[in-house]
Parts: sequence; structure tokens; C-alpha cells
Amino acid sequence: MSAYQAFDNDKAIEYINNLGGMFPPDAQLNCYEFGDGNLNLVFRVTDQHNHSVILKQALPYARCVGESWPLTLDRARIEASALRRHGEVCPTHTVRVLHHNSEQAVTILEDLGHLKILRSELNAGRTFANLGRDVARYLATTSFYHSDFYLTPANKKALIQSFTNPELCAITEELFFDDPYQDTERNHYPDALSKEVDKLRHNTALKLAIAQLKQRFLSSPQALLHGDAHSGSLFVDDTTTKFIDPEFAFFGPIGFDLGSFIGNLLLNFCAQHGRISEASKRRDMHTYLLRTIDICLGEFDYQWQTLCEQHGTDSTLQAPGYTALFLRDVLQDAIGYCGSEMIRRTIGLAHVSDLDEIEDEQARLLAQRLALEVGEQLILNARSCQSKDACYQLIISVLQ
Ligand code: SR1
Ligand code: MG
Repeated sequence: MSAYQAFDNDKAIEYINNLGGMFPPDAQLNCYEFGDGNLNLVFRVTDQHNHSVILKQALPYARCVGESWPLTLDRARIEASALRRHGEVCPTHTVRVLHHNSEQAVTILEDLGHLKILRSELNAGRTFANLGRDVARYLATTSFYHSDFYLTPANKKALIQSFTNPELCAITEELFFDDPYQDTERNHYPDALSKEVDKLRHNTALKLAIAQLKQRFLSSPQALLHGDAHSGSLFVDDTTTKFIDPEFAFFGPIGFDLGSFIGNLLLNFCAQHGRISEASKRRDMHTYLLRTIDICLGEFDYQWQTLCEQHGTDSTLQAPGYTALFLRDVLQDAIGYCGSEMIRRTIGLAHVSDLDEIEDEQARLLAQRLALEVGEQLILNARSCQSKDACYQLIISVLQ
């Protein structure tokens, strides 16, 4: 097999058999495709002893739209390389790559099937005590070790080149920062939200803030990001937290991943108004989500400060007080990106099941309106936050 071809179950098995080494020689393999994501084929390959691996293959187009939206296969190389680099510095929270072939756009990964996707768990009202801490550790560690605070300028520039990911970045540039604020075919939302959408599109201050966020996304190669750190990119159980799917990885503003993650927790917060009818249970879930955000902001800040103190390599960047200044900007960015994630997931192309699967139409509309309002307020007020505590206070205040 050399020229690219999209796999079916049989081809996935043939590929693994030819590769060798994934299973014992006498293994009888079974395979099924279960990818329900936006972009790729995902197969689970299992032997008669229930050992299994995941084979992921990029398609030359965006699966959720079809062949009319061609998409580079190079994203598979970027994803496998990002997983390997993130896995080197943060193996505890990164899915393990077992094999990669750029020509076939195939990556074989450890099977995390014993864990659950965070989004579905939150939708079911389940909570994970370590989530905020673990995500903060992953985001702080992977960004610090791929930033100017640690890498030599020459190494960083070489890495920026190899992680240049223009087509996937273009998706984010358009879906996050363009579409929600314009009338485009890709957007979708109920007619009942037209008034709110119109209001967003006529808010000059908001559009200015979005322009700043987009500009930083385009031109701030601060560190190697995951690039798509939403709650569908996380596998969890009570003791484990693992990131998957960094095909949108590139060198960008550090606050982008943190903001995407917190934005997804806040989308779930809004959605719980239409999901949990019992007031005390809803309050518990809300308290959990806010506590997780608080822990995540605090731990991210602490980890970054500690890593800079213990492993920072650039003497100029170690000037007293500079890390704190840098982190203040990162956190402000995070709040802005958090708000833009909330808006684009409510009215843009790619929605979240947290909101869309609320059964009652009126309850769904209320949750969607809240998500738009919270997103807008966070974007407008992000630059007023001077510390992690101020970020948290802002979040609390816009939810009231
Ligand atoms: C066409 S891709 C739509 C969305 O799915 C991915 O997971 C990213 O979040 C992207 O914006
Ligand atoms: Mg994905």
C-alpha cells in the first residue's frame, strides 16, 4: 500500500496485519468504524483477547460537510507530531501514539475506550474532581515547553515551520471570528434567536474585540497549542484525564486553548438550565463547573510560574515580574477566546450537543440566549481582568 486510499474495516485490518507488532502473530482481528467527529475516519481494531488499538485516518475532505470541503491530509502528520511532542512533556494527559504514516494519513493510538468523552459525561450531569487541575497541568506544561521561555529562538522557529497548519487554522479563523458576526450559509440557529444574533452583529465594541482576538490568533506564535481543546477532545474517568485530537495544532496564542476549554464548561453551565430540572441538583452541577474553572485558572497560573522559575532558559524573560505580566495577557486572551467559543458554538457551523440536545424547545432557547449573552460580556470585559481571580470574578458576574 503506498498511494493514499481511504480505509474500510477490511483495509484497516490488512494495514495492521502488514505492519506487524501491534498484536501477537496469532491474533484474529475485528474492526469497526465509529467516528462521529467532524473530520476523520476512526476504527477500533480488537483481537480475540480483547486487546485493542484505535486507527484514525484523515479523509481528504471535512467529513461533516462532505467532499465539497476539501481538506489537507497533512493534518494527520500535524496531529501525530503534536501528540508526540505534548506526550514527551506531559505523558499523563496525552493519548499515546503507537504508529504514524503520513502518506496514508493514518495514526494508530492507544485505545482509551475504558474512559468516557467529557462532553457526554457533563451532559449526563457527571463530575470529575481532578478535571480542572489536570487540564491546567496539560495546558501549562505543553505550552511552557514549547514557548520562548524554554526553547531556543532557533529551535522554536524551526518548530513553528513544521507546525504550520494553514488549512486547519483557516477553519478556526472563519468559524470562530468571521461567520458568527456575518450572514453566511454555514451558520445555523433557530429563527427565534435572530434578534440576539442581529444585536451581536451590530455591536461595534464587540466586533472590535473580536478583531483583536482574531489578530492575535493569526500572528502570535507563542507556543504549540492543541488547537481544539473542547470537551469532545477529552477522555476522562475519576482518576484519568487525556487529551486527544490535536489536528488543529499550531503555534498560536497560549490563551486560546485555555479559553476553549473554559468556554465549553460554560456552555455546559448554560445548558444545564435546560437539562437538570431539580433546582438543588442543578445548583450542584453549576457549583462543580465553576469550581473546576476556578481550579483550572489557579493551577494554570501556578504551574506556569513554577515552570518559569525552575526551567526558564531565557535570562531576559526572567526579569522579575515579567512572567506575571505575560500571564495576565494570556488570561485576558483566554477570557476573550472563551467568549468567542461560546458564541460560535451557539450560532455558527459546529454546535455542541450540550445545547442542541436540550429536549424542550423553550428551555433550549433560554440556554442558547444565555450562552450568547455570557460570551458577549466575556469578550467585552476580558481586558479589564488583571489577575486569575479577576477572571473568575468576571465569569461569576456575567452568569448572574
Ligand atoms: C469543519 S470542523 C468544525 C469544528 O470541528 C472541530 O472539532 C473544530 O472545533 C472545528 O471548528
Ligand atoms: Mg476533533
